[in-house]
Amino acid sequence: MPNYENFFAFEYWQYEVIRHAFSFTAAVFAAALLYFTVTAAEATQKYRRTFYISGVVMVSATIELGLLYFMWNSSFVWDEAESAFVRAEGQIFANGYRYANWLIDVPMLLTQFLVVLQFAGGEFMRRWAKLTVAGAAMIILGYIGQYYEPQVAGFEEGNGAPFWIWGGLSWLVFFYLLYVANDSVKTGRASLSQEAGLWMNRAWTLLVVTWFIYGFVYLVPGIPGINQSADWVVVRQLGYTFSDVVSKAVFGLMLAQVAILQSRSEAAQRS
Ligand code: RET
Repeated sequence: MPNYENFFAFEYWQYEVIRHAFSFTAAVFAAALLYFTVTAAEATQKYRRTFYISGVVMVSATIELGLLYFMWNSSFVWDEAESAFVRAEGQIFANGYRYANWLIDVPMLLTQFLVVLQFAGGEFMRRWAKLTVAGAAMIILGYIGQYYEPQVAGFEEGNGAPFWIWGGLSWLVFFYLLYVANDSVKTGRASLSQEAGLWMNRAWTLLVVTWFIYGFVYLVPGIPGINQSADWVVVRQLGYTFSDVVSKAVFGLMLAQVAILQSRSEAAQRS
């Protein structure tokens, strides 16, 4: 049950755009890693953890996108007769690497979120447990569902219902996660300075928008009319690319901004 990408022949540009998207994303994360490393000192010790967590996210994502790049390279070969990139014998492209990466990054991003919102002690642990368990469950459910892409898209015989069932359960858990995260923003924001709170709002908006995109992108193989189109494979991979860059790197930068502003405002209050 390989991902539905494997069932297409790609025009030269379609293949190249996807390949470039992978290399672009890996490069962004490697560069952002350097940035988070050198700017960590701008925040006080209390907030430095958000920079370290961004570093962890950047390393894991650079490796994942690098692997996707190489896998994409080896999974398709140019066919002169068809004037297209077609599946290479014995090779498979798998989005499963993304899910494996999310399993690391989603708990990390949610932890980072609670750190910057200044939760500590029991309050931190309670919220952290709910968010990480929900985050992991959401991804594992979606991971199971994506194995049924070829059936739901009609490329292989069989029942596509599990794609909707596992995916639907994942969506439900996602809404629960948003509910807990929203409550955490509302409560935690009160402890931030006005300026830091403004950046926190922006980070929260980015999180909601980009995380929804992941959910929508999952659905593409199940939508009749577009699920047989290689153009939509490009759209889907670009959707992942956009959400990856924004939800990991730009989100991390915004939280870093909250941390720096909050460090300054606390220092000003002390003096
Ligand atoms: C799945 C399955 C279908 C339903 C939903 C999904 C949501 C995925 C999300 C992923 C977020 C990933 C992030 C990675 C950062 O490194 C699992 C695709 C709702 C929200 C933020």
